[in-house]
Amino acid sequence: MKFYITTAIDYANNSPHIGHALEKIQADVLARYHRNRKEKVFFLTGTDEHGTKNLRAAQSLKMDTQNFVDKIAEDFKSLKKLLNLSWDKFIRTTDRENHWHGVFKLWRALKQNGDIYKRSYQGLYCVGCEAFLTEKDLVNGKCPDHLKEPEIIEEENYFFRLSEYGNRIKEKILNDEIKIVPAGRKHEILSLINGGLEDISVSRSRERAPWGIPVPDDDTQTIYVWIDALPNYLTGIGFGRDNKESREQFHEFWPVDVHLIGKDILKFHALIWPAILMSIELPLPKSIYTHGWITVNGQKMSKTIGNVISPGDLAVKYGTDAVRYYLLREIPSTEDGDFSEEKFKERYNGELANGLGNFTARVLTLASKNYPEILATEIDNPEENLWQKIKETEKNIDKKINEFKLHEALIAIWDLIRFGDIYVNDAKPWENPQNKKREIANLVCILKNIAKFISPFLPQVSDIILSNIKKSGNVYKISKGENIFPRI
Ligand code: ME8
Repeated sequence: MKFYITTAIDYANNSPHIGHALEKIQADVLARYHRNRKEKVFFLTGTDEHGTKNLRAAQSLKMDTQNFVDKIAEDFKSLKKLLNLSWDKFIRTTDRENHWHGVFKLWRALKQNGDIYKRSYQGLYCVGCEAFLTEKDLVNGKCPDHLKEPEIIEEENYFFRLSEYGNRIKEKILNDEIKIVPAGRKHEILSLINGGLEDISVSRSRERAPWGIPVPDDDTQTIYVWIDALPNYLTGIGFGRDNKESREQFHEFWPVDVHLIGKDILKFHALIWPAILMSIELPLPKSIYTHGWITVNGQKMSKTIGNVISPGDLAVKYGTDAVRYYLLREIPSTEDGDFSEEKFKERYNGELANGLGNFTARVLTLASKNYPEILATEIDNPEENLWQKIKETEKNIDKKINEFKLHEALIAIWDLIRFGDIYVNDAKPWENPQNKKREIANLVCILKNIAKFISPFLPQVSDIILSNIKKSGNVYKISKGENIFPRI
């Protein structure tokens, strides 16, 4: 079994914020979950470095554009360590060797099929969206997402025959061959198709958009940034590279199992991307998972307001797993959610310090003090009702993860922690531990399973707990360990 998961590749115009982090952490949970099931996993992420948006960001700092995007890409890459992300490859769209060749190959194939043609065009361009908008999209003459008037642009561009693909895409989405999660978003896309799809412009004049991949055989034009960005999902696993290893990797992992993206870019992934793949006769993505957006204290994050939260700073201050926990638990996986430092501390103290941290400390203290070595058979064969509860929790977690309801999977795990708390309060093993070996072994069994269940979500803490319940031959050696979540 293989599992190929991708995230959006982030624009390299600014350093990462917690919205970017949320998406990468969600994808990391899925990658780790499938790895734990012994599937062959490939997790791809990266940066989207061309286009006017990145060019203008570099210009505003009077920096050379390549140097600027190099620096931002490093910021995004640093999240790997700071947030304990387990991606297998970080693709950059300015990487000629790994990305450009594949984009050229794709472009040529589309052109050869007659799906790319040239015509002149006038439209309203929003640099924030890196897309043409229609009058219908505007609110008071401005782009509703970026609150700026679009620029009027007239030029000769290449177009892609998206209009030819509406019916075929509709069928694939309707019958879940491309499964859109959550279902509400599926209906959104279907109604867009029902409204009719128009051909889209897939290049810009080189003069107006110099920062991008040149159109093959036409150096007056640059490939439109989205047509350069979407193929990262192919080039990231070797498409366009002419060696045996790349070809094998591509065949092993394509089609992708999950494209994980934000709600604002579903249109590109559910309409344009499948149409491109159909045109070049590649299999289609199996599913597209869509997450919501994070606000900070109820407001959209923006440099102007000065409320952009850096996930790296947060992880340094409170710890990696605390940040992962907050984002995964507070924000319903497919919905919008909010960040505030107050709510963060509340969840930290209530659910991590008093919840998981306290239960872990109680069990490890009781066991290491009274029975530092317990036979594996005693721990792995607990009372029936307890075993039932653990199995039920596991089933529930599997279901929730497969439905992309990661917050609900965490609720199920925290319900097991509460079960453990009640068990220890009822059993009171500290009163006469010499007669409570069975109960203490049961508690270690609960804790060990909790550690297993949290491993995709809170990998570091999971490892720490399991390192204190170490199997050696046919016994578990239990040590007290450190306080995993000191109160803040
Ligand atoms: O759209 N909360 O890049 P991007 C949650 N380069 N998610 C957020 C968010 C927020 N406040 N802000 C952004 C692009 N995101 C393109 C993608 S893919 C071939 C090209 C999410 O940097 C957003 O929804 O604007 C998207 O999934 C990702 O961050 C990158 O956004």
